Amino acid sequence: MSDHTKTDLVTLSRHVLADQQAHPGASGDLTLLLVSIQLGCKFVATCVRKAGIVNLTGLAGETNVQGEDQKKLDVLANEIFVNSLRSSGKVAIMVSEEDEDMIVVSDADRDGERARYAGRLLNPLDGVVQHRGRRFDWHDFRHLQACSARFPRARTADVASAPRSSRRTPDLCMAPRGKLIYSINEGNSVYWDDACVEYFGALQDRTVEGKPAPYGARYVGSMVADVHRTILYGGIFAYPADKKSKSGKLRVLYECFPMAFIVENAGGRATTGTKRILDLEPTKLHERSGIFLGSADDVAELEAVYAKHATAG
Ligand code: P6P
Repeated sequence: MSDHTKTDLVTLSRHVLADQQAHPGASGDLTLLLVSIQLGCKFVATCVRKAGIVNLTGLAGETNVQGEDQKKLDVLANEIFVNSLRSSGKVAIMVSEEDEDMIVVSDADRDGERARYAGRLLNPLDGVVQHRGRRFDWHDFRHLQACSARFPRARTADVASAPRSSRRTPDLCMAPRGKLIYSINEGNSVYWDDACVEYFGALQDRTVEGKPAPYGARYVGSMVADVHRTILYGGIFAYPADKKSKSGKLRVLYECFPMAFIVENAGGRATTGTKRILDLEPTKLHERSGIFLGSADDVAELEAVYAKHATAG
């Protein structure tokens, strides 16, 4: 039976509730949190679809902490997710690409000590991620950073054309080498370091048993979409640090960490080229890093090229 005629739909809420019921004694906090994220995704997806009709496209006339021109939809999506996470009563603090400082949820909005989650809003149009912290001193970033590498939950949601969401689950599994796909903005190749030039140049000249086996290029320009495809089909996604973006472009806390967490738990790898992403220790909320992630064998080959260049000095 094709999907559109199915009448017994397993919605996200139904799936999450079944998961909770399968764990007797579960508090139900994560269920409430995921349902609040789902609400945000549905609301933003509706706004994206009608943007052209209700004048929601274009610039908001402000710049965010990154110095980027905020789009009306960026500002709206950010407010939608902040409000939906706050209303869950389960989030203590939030960090958003669109806000310079941490958003500390007031006592009135928090469900007392039960508010154990730190919700991080990636570029709200790209996705939302969260993790459960052990204990928060709301005003101490170090607790947030200390918890970052211990993601019991991380999820991304792509609310563009076909809203879809993924989260770290035990049955997400990436083959050591999937489809021959590389995903990087080649417009920046003039800025790449020698190791990056060598690795990606070799992908197009690759042969297997004497027969040409070049990699194909796929690049959306949205990390959530590009990583989602890499998890589904394999290959390697990259946004390296280079001569133009010396610390890379993607933010450690709410882009690199959650994506690395999901990919590693699916059997893949995530690295700066020389260091495992989840071993990074950021000291600022919006700190950036270069990142390569994807199928384990592909990323290991990239790391070998970086190691060779490091040895050669
Ligand atoms: P570029 C989107 O603006 C974003 O922050 C990521 O989602 C994406 O991977 C990257 O920037 C794309 O950057 O320079 O290739 O347009």
